[in-house]
Amino acid sequence: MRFVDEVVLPVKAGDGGNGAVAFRREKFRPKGGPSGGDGGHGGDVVLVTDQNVGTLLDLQHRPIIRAVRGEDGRGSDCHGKCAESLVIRVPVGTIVFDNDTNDLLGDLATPGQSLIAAAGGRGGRGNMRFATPTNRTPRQAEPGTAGQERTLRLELKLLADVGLLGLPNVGKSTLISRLSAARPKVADYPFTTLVPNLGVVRLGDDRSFVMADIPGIIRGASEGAGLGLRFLRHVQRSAVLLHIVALPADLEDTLLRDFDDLSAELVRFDEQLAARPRLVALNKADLSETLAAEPALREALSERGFELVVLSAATGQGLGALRDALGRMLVERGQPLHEPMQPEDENPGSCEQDRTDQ
Ligand SMILES: Nc1nc2c(ncn2[C@@H]2O[C@H](COP(=O)(O)OP(=O)(O)OP(=O)(O)O)[C@@H](O)[C@H]2O)c(=O)[nH]1
Ligand SMILES: [Mg+2]
Repeated sequence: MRFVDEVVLPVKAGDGGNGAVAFRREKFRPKGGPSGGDGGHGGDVVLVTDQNVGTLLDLQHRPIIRAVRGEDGRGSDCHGKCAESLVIRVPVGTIVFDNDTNDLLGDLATPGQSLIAAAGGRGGRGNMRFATPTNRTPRQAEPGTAGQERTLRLELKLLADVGLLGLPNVGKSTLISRLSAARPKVADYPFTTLVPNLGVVRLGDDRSFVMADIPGIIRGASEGAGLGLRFLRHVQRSAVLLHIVALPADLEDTLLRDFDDLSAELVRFDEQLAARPRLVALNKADLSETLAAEPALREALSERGFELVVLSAATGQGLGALRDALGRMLVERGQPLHEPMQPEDENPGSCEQDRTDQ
């Protein structure tokens, strides 16, 4: 399945139904009063988060999505029916903008959360409503108002407590597949990972946190090199970053330069993100050249204010300590450690027309 994290989506809520003009025609009551009912409200376009939806793929290249119109009012005091809301399921972590004004309409960060993205038109009042003591036979009724029409822009920002950062090939995907049930592809070439992956990391007891593996970032990414920086948005909400460095077996000590390159790209993308607590992990500690390079790296990083952990995602060495360190950092940040979230059942689509059927 392809991963899509931004779509532009035109939507149109349903128009309100028209109010009716009608009069009672009953035997022995030739001049029965007005009996035209109100039109029903048009359907809203509602976005609802669903944990089973992982990307915005299904919403790509869609023609305008329309909710149904409210029914017209009828004679004999009959109101038109309200139209049902049109519900669009989106991934948890979807941020909704009005694409024309760039206004933020909502940040849907919890499962089952809903947002009325376009409001249905109101039903018009029927002529029943216009009767007054001086005008007992009103001939006027209102038309329904138009449903809101909007072009939405949906942006998905995955929700992960810990975001993985690193150049291609340093072993990010190997690590997440070791620590969680996520199974991204692992291979010995750069840009194996082309889409973000989430994994739930258990801490031994019943606590856990979510980790995101994103495609590797290279020097010049802010100018579009490699896959650019767009995937960084998926770790933008992470409380803690885990920056992985590793030596390619055929190169000399480039660890610190690689670290600084990525840090610079991070600052270009979002200074606040660059300032987020970051643990640095030296991976591939099963290789002797890695161990040889460790002391100098540790010293240089501590000058920059970063702690270094050493591990091997391949052999599992150091992974327990890494998990504990990340758990501690999350707790220090006040980030609750949790069980995987359960979807909540919520019905966002009820029509709240105030009916005064007589
Ligand atoms: N020796 C050794 N090799 C490792 C270790 N961890 C990962 N590798 C290897 O490094 C290569 C790259 O691993 P990946 O997990 O695909 O790296 P990545 O960071 O996800 O790479 P991209 O998705 O391309 O950014 C693979 O050949 C892995 O088998 C390790 O601890 N020791
Ligand atoms: Mg990968």
